[in-house]
Amino acid sequence: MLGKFFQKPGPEHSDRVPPGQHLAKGFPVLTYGETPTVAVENWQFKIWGLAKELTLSWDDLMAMPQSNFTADFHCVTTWSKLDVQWLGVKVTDFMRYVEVDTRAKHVMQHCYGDYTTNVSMDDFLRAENFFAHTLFGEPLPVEHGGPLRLVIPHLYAWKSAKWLNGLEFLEQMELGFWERNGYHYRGEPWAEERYSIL
Ligand SMILES: Nc1nc2c(c(=O)[nH]1)N[C@H]1C(S)=C(S)[C@@H](COP(=O)(O)O)O[C@H]1N2
Ligand SMILES: [Mo]
Repeated sequence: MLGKFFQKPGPEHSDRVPPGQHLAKGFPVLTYGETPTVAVENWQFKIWGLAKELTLSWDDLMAMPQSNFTADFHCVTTWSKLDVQWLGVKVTDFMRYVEVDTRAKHVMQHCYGDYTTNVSMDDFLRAENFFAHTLFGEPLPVEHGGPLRLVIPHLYAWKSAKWLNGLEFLEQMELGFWERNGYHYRGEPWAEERYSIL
């Protein structure tokens, strides 16, 4: 049965597939709960916590520098997908519009539908992270997080929130949805940081 959905990485890819992971066929969807639908006209993105409060519209986001990204995607349920192609805004470009307090050491991602996930500022501000609104040349499908999701390629994909609508900057680490339900506070796939050690 498993062979229908997973394949063993070929030798040319084996160095890109973390331990305990298999290559997915297609791009699986993994969502806990309902899939929220939000039209870009009504979409809002808020910044709060240890940062100057800010509300962005879809037009504000589109006016930011846009970049293409190719990134590998690793779900903790053991599937990986290599070379996913996205278009969006680099986190480092986005953050030029945000005034963050120097005390901020962690970020909580908030979403339409109330999913949350936490990352440290160091993991959040990595040069390869991005907010994505386009997947393989098409508007990001709602099941993959459209209109906007975050993608943090170096962590398991539960750290890449779909339907993202806010960032809360924090001094101390707080746990998001899966982190409160037994998953690791960081989730680095090469170290197999799958389950909570707290
Ligand atoms: N808002 C929200 N974001 C989410 C999730 C979710 O359930 N809700 N699931 C996470 C998990 S566990 C994974 S593996 C990826 C899956 O992204 P995909 O459905 O685009 O493959 O989204 C992550 N982001
Ligand atoms: Mo996942």
